[in-house]
Amino acid sequence: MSYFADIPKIAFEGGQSTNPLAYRYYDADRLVLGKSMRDHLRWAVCYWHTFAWPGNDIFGAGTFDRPWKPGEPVSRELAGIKLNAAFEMFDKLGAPFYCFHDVDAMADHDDPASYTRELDAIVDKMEGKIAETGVSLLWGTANLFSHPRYAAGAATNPDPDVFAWAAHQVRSMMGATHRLGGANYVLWGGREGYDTILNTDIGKELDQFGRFMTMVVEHKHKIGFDGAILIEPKPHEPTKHQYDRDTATVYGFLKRYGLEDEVKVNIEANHATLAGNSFEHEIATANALDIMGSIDINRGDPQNGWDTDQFPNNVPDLTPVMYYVLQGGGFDTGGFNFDAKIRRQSVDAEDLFYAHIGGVDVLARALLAAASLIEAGELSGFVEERYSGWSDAFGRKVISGEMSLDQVGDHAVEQGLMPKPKSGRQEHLENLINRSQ
Ligand code: XLS
Ligand code: NI
Ligand code: NI
Repeated sequence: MSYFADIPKIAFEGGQSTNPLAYRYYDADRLVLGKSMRDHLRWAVCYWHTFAWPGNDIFGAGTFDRPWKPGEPVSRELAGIKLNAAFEMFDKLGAPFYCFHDVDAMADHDDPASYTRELDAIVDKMEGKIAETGVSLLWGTANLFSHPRYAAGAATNPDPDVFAWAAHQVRSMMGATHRLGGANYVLWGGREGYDTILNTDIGKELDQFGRFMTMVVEHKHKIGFDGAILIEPKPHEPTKHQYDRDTATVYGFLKRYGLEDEVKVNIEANHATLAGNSFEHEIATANALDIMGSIDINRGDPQNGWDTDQFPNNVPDLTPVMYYVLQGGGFDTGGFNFDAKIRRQSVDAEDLFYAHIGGVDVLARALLAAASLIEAGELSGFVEERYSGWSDAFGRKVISGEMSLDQVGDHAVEQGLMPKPKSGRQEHLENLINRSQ
């Protein structure tokens, strides 16, 4: 008996449907701006929140009663039951992609050799599941934060032996991702930072981190992996300070170590807001810096100052996000990974389905709204017009580097320039977002 036996394959039934186990907006083959919804969204189910998390929190034990027993020691048999359930769910949802960390899927291990053995064992089975279901791997990653060895960081650990363990996990998971046909490889540095600056040498840690990332990029080329390498920014949690605090900070790090053409970002909604940025700010910034890779889609809670990782449920909020994704040309190797978890009291199998169905429908609605904004061209037209002075002769001369500070200043004096403020039209532009709903 499968865990999801009572749940049917989820179909598109349209906006009038009241069936909670159906898509009302996500019509995978529907063309939007000449591309199917499936290809625009490239959405993924994440293994960790959905299959590996037992429903515990810092005050309470796990609440989910699943046949693969999340939170308990993982035998090869339990890992296999979990794998079957996961792919049954991906298939029933019609999910084009999934994502996983090594330890989400594999059986328990202790030393480096048993790590390799258990990872290989599950990857062998996963390869079969991919062939059977046609679901693809959006990205793989190694968990460099849960094990006690990583309490003081992975690549940024003061102990090089920990760095070596991290290297072993990452080269193994890069190999697995490559073998499984993954489109990207992600590194989230949850412990790459510090709890107190008093015991920390920031310069040393950044150099270690830079060296680690350089090795990752070299390894990618060595094994012929042609997917993208992505860093996932987050400002803090679990550590007080994480070096990858937001997209702009990651760009500075990449630039310093000469990696800006090799590594992109995986932007997460709730991480953007934790950093004091808006979600759309992060995407527009990544577009501007040419490092936009992929998205972990979720939402925070305005009353809670941590990463609550809830499923997205607000279309107007996501419309600007989708707009900047489209404006940047859409995803290349990236996609929308539901790095989101149901609440602890949502203990039933169908709760996992409601969460993903709702999340996918919200993405589909935001896509339709954003596509209408792109088609109307009013927003982009306004922005273009706003900067049009920079396309005139004087603006072009300044920006191309032909003029010095003195020459530009002289120009103001000679012409007696008295520029007047012009309306930024904020309220009107905000109205356009609402009108697109
Ligand atoms: C945690 C991160 C994590 C990454 C993958 O906050 O979002 O889930 O996406 O390691
Ligand atoms: Ni994430
Ligand atoms: Ni997160």
